[in-house]
Amino acid sequence: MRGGTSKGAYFLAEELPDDPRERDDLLLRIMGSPDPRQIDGIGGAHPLTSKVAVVRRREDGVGYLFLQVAVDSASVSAKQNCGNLLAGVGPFAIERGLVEPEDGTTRVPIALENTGGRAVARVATPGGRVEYDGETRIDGVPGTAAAVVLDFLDTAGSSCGALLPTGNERDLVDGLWVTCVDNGMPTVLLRAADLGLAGDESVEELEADERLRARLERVRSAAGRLMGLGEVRETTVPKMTILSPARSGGTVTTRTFIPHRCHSSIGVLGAASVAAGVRLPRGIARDLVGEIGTRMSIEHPTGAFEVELEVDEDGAIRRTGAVRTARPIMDGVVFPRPRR
Ligand code: NQM
Repeated sequence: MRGGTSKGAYFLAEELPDDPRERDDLLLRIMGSPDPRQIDGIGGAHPLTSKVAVVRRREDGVGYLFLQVAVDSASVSAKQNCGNLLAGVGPFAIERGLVEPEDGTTRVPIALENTGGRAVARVATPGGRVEYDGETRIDGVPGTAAAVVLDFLDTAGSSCGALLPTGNERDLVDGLWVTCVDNGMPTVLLRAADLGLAGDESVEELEADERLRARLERVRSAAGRLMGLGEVRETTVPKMTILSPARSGGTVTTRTFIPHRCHSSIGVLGAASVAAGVRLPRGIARDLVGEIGTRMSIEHPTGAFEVELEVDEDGAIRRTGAVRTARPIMDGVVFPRPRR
């Protein structure tokens, strides 16, 4: 299925091995990793198209475990969430009979097994059938489709234990001022100008800049430790988001490394974390953004991502909302590469 701006293989948990090592070995052989082209599997040769969703029935809805299958190494990581693949979980759960559809809209409560959070997906189900066609456009996906509305209920500190994992709104790391934030995705915010960038460079330009990538990795490694994530060289979090003033009337312009490739748009929880980070009064982005309301438009290389934050009187984030679309692309039998 395409889920938001990502694409992945969705499985019922009961159809995969229980043992995580066996499961991961099977998924590597299904996706065709390790191989930069994933030529012998169904992966799309980019982290955004080498993803897996494992869905199971629960008393209070469904459970969703996200697995990032590395492209050019033999590793599968459960250390992060993916709000984009999440968009397909509600429709998949209804299609597979895990959730009874309503006539109109079906609310699917989803336990985020990677981080322990909760989300609710609202799926269009006129006449009790999932509707994929619709008028909703999300930047980074051609055409329009039916909206899947996602509400995240307790994302602050999902992986690091606190919205501000270092305890500070800004930290000096490897000579750069950064804001470390976790509103569903551990993210390090940096200012483009501090890196000698304008901030609206193309994905290709940024990926070709080896000095920049090496610098980002040094900052990431030190910030990861400060955020309580330990040694992050082999993990996909924290993400690195470079900020500059908005170009198209939004809140801020972003370029995000996830963490080694530059995202063609931005992750859902990545955008939720940026939204939470740019509103901090002493954060590094405060002078880059104007007046901030509950709705923020996070600009990215292929458009903008709207995030809605519901904040308590004491400043705590109660709910994070986002609109996505999803679509099944094929349904059937996959033939894993045999074990060597
Ligand atoms: O942040 C990419 C994506 C993601 C993750 C990544 C995501 C999220 O765009 O919720 O969706 O940051 O690795 O799918």
